[in-house]
Amino acid sequence: MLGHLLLLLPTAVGIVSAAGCPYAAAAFGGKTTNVTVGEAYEQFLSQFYLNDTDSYMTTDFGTPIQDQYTLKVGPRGPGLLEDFMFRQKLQRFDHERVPERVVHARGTGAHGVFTSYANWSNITAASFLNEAGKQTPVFTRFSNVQGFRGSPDTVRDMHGFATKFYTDEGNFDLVGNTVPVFFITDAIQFPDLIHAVKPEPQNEIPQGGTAHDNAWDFFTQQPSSIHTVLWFMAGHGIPHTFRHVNGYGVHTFRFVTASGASKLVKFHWKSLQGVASKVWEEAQASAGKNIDFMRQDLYSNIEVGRYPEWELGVQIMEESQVLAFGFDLLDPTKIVPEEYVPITWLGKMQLNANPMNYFAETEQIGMHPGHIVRGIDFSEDPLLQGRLYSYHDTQLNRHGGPNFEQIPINRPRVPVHNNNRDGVAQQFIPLNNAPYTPNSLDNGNPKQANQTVGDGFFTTPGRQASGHLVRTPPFSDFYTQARLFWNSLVPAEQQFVINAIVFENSKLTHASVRQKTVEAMNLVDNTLAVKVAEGLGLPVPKPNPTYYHNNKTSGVGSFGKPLLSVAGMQVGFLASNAYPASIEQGRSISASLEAAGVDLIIVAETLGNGVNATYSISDAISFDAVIVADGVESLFSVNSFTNQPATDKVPPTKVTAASSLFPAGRPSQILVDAFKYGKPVGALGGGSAALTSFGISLKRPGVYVADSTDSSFVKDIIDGLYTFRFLDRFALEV
Ligand code: HDD
Repeated sequence: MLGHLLLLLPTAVGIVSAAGCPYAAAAFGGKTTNVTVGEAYEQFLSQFYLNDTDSYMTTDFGTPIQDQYTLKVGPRGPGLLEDFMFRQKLQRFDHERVPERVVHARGTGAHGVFTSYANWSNITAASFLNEAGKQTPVFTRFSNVQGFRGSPDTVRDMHGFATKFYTDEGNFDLVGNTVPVFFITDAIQFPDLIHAVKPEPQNEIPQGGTAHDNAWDFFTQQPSSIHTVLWFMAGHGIPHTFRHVNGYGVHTFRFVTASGASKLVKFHWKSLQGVASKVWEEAQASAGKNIDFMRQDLYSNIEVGRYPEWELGVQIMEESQVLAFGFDLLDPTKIVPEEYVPITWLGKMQLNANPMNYFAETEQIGMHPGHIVRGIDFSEDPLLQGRLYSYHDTQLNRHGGPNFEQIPINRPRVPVHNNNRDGVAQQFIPLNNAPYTPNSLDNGNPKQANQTVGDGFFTTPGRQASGHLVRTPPFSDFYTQARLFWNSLVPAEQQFVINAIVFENSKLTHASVRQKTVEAMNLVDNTLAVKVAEGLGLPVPKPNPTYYHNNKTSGVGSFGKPLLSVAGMQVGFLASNAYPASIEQGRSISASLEAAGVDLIIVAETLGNGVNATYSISDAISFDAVIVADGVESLFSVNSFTNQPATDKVPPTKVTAASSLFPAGRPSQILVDAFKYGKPVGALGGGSAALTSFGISLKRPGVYVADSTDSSFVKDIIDGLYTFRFLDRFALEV
């Protein structure tokens, strides 16, 4: 018998013993080899790549074959059962799908690297945080919650932000959302929540959203959900892109030092692109025009080397502070306002490589809050406690057995040693013939690791629990923080919340549920409830001030703060093939925009000669700002909405208005919609007439005109991109 159990990793060059895992040195600290972390995970996954270059077709068992025609009795058949090539090809095809995730089915992911800012061993024994500059490979999957795998990206929804850290002491998964609070307080309520928000059972409508009776019936019956509902009725429900979301661990966790000292922590991801959301009309247009808007944005930016980044931070609280802030830190419906506890920024994640294959990597990755490492520990939050059961169970269902951790994207980048055995599709050949503990026949291997031996995971020594066995609600007061959130929004975002609630409730068929929505909102704020009631044609409620207060907190809205970066932004330059000088104007500013990481997309009737996109394919959703070229004003003389000539307003210019090359009014529609969505718009020379013909005052914020393509014009446009949305363009009632 061999003396050690070795779980072996096959590599591109053969077999390497687990103890000699070739990636570990490079992946964890980059100190002992010249291989970067990026190269290290490439090396790890590349051993599983299938490359068909210069190959012949084979069966799954390796026999070279031709598989284009079935084996038949004569050219007209019938076919034969002995045709193993046909049987295998069809069987494999019939079994291509695995169950999609029961929630968060729609998602997109990328590889990256996490770099620790410092040695944080004073607060945690987590090894990926124990050295300044230490790098750890990661994979992050962003997701929508409600819709199926093929649903549109830009529906209003909650969004997932889940990161797997392949640390040198095992995988740590931070499975969070882009909103810091959750709908329910106990995991036993999760199936109810999801049954309520998913499409209705009788007709599977709606796909990818909560504008239906069951969802609002649940929200209004389950007051713990109201705070979270407000977050996703605000801009957080319709992020501009996944690069522009913050992330949150939601629950309180624990950090534990090697000596066992613990603190309570809440995890935060801060987007270094800034937080940005769409407005609802734009999100709806995107859902029709480009259902892949967010996955395409992430993929394209990584492809061209504009790598998005996030900082990871924690709010750190003493164990004794669990009830110190007027609510329970175990309650996942509450934030800890940053005014009480500022965030300590621990390190930075950069996403810098797209998956090679969507199914193998993004679809098969298994995130699990129970994937935890030494130095991090759970809290007693009853929602978290229940999640620890559900995520493993769901992988068993998706992958048909317990060996899903051996799928390449799920494998830890460190050796695995234990006495777990067999199961469907076991990938390893265990050599230890004494797979039990204690054993003497294999010298007690694998040995037990703990707090002091073998750098083992350990439960916080100070944790204790006692009490009667009860089934009672643990938390209360679900409105004080809902109101704090409402108070903290800028007026335009408050109006967006009202619009969203009215939109969703207008779709309900039960008047009784609409009435309950008004009553729930009235516990948050009377103006909110009155405006919603007016929008729904319901009696206006009197204030119910039980939870009213005037406190505010910072950093909870998604509008009103400039972006941190404009890299990856797209500026549409509306030109015409009929007037080549207009295309030249675009070219002359593209280099200066590029220097800021911004792409200029020159739009004209047909492709070629420097034109990047046709009017036919373009819409305001494709651009973060729109500029009208000089000399093309008459393209805008067909009013988008009436299709009537408006030649009295727009002077004749060098191109003609009518064209069979794009839908009537498309240039006008791009311009007007961009303005309506709050985006920067600009014009060169006579192009400004296009703006004024639609009543867009040249003096409005975010409207830029210039005679020539000088640098101050480009600077204005870039400033406008940083502002992102000009909120004065939205009607305010609040
Ligand atoms: Fe969950 C997936 C986030 C509560 C049960 N959840 C899932 C994903 C994210 C979250 C981001 C997708 C992971 C991926 O990209 O593969 N879930 C959350 C957050 C919650 C939360 C932030 C509250 C704080 N979830 C929650 C509860 C339960 C689940 C209370 C069950 C008791 N979640 C699941 C699941 C999923 C899942 C059914 C579906 C697919 C999967 O796990 O892998 O097990």
